[in-house]
Amino acid sequence: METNKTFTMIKPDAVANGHIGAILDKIIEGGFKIVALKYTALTAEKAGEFYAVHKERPFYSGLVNFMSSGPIVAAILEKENAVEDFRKLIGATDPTKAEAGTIRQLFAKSIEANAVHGSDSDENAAIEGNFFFSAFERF
Ligand code: RTP
Ligand code: MG
Repeated sequence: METNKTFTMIKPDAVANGHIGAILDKIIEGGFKIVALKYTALTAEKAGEFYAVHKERPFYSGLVNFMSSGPIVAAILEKENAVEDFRKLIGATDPTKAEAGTIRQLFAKSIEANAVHGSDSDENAAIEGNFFFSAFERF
């Protein structure tokens, strides 16, 4: 299991609000190397599959609708201790609770439209990276 990679998405709210460039800058300034990068969109079916772990949660259908509401940016990032360090860089799920200077504090609008995704374990980082990228799309 790799411990130096994580997976992220810039979510539809942040893309629609013109924050792709600023968020990528923050990621690079945070010491992460971009290994794979894609401007794409999730259908409701694909969003449901991606977030299947949250199927029983009350916010699941709202989350699936939101994540399929517009284009996203997907990326695989590399850094020592990537999963944990990236979750520090993005801040708490609820942007009102996110630390100053974190990506969610700066760019998120609500607990659902919270600008970015970050993998929560090395295992999920690998699964989520494979969901979006083939071997030919990683550098
Ligand atoms: P993510 O997976 O997107 O990086 O976010 P996270 O780990 O901080 O939060 P998680 O618990 O995995 O929830 C996944 C996403 O679901 C939405 N959510 N909405 N309405 C709500 O109470 C609620 N709670 C979570 C957010 O978009 C969250 O990022
Ligand atoms: Mg999560």
